[in-house]
Amino acid sequence: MLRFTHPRARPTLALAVSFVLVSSVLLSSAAVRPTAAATQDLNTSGVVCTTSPGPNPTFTLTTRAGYINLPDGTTAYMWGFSEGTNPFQHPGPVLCVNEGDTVTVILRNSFTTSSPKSAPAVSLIFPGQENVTADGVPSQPQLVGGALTSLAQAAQPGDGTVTYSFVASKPGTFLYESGGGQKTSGTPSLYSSPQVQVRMGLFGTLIVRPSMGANYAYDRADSQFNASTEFLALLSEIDPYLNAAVLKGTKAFNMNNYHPRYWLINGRGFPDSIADNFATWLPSQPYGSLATIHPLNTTAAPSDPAYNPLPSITRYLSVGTEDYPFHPHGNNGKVIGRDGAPLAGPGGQDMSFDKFSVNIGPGQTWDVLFSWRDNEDYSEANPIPVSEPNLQNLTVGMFYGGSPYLGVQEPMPPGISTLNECGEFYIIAHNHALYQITSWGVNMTGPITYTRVDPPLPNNCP
Ligand SMILES: [Cu+2]
Repeated sequence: MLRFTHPRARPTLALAVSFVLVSSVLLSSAAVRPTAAATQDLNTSGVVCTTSPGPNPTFTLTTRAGYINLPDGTTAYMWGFSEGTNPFQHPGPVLCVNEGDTVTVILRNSFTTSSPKSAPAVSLIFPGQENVTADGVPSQPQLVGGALTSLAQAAQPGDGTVTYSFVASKPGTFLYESGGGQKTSGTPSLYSSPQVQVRMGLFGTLIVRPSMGANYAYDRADSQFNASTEFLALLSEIDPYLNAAVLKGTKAFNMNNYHPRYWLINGRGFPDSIADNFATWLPSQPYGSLATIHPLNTTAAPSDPAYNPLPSITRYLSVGTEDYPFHPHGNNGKVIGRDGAPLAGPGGQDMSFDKFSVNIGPGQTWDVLFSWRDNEDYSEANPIPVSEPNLQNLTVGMFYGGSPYLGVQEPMPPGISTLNECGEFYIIAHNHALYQITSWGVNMTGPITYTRVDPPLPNNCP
């Protein structure tokens, strides 16, 4: 049965008939307006943006419950946000909007009062955005009897909705995450808390692209990057005892005992982290983090395919409870932004700085430009000025191509196989709190990925 109970959703009969024909499913919850379709990129590496036509992009974030795969062969029960009617995914979609857009996010709480057992009310907060409204009034902390119940107006289980809106006035990298929520009929519980809801996976990334264009991080010429090499590193953690308690609906979990055993990058642990976006064996973890780039080249003619004058960018974010000192090996990055603000002086002076390890604190975001330069131009025609050790005397990794020269593959010693595809280099990038690169004790897993340097274009790399 169709009922139009929301004052804004009371169309004429003729309109109602066409709604029935076109989108009766959408109207099953009367308060939800049909939204402009949001679409997700399908690129196999790099940031996967979910976009909606501007200048008034509209997204529906629906709460879901599901499972993710972890590197030690176990799974974790999680909550998450999915766009529209999409199935559970972790982490939430990467929402990409443009500076000046009026962004609408409809939070739809598809949890029911019985499933999952601990189904909470959920709200959304947008750290770094100003003048956020919730159902047309200022979004603000909610109090019941003087006690804080959530950081914003909350959507009740059973398809309750709250429509948040704000003008994306500043470019940069931002989080969106749950602000918690108390059920109308309930009393505050473990599951009301944003601390628990965020730990359970109710978070995602918001990228605001500057007016200067999608290949800039900010409205500054020196924030330009190669648009085809834009990467995300959303860092998080899991205490499986909390997730198990939530799955069982146990309210006795004591957050004072919270202690993460898993740490993830874009919702995956190494080695899954370096698999392509949308890897088939990770159906609910769509986002990889392998950063494939080409050598920086500012001297070739612009018509030369090897010409590659712009750096790459990684947008780091943390939803964890502790510092994540993340660093790519091999080269410093250039930190150009923090928490959605360019590193600039009062007169616009360039305050960016080079850094080897970037320490991503809880709730922070960092924007870091990086590149790889073939400084000495070593090749078989310009060999390194020392004699190469005999390969049989070396221990080589599974990514080594048999040659120290970029773009060259040589036979590997008998019995040693390689995953190298075209003489590319792999440079590890990992969280340097070494206790965090485990999965409940399985060493060298977790928040680890690689920078993959492919030979200059054109190349025969897959
Ligand atoms: Cu290291």
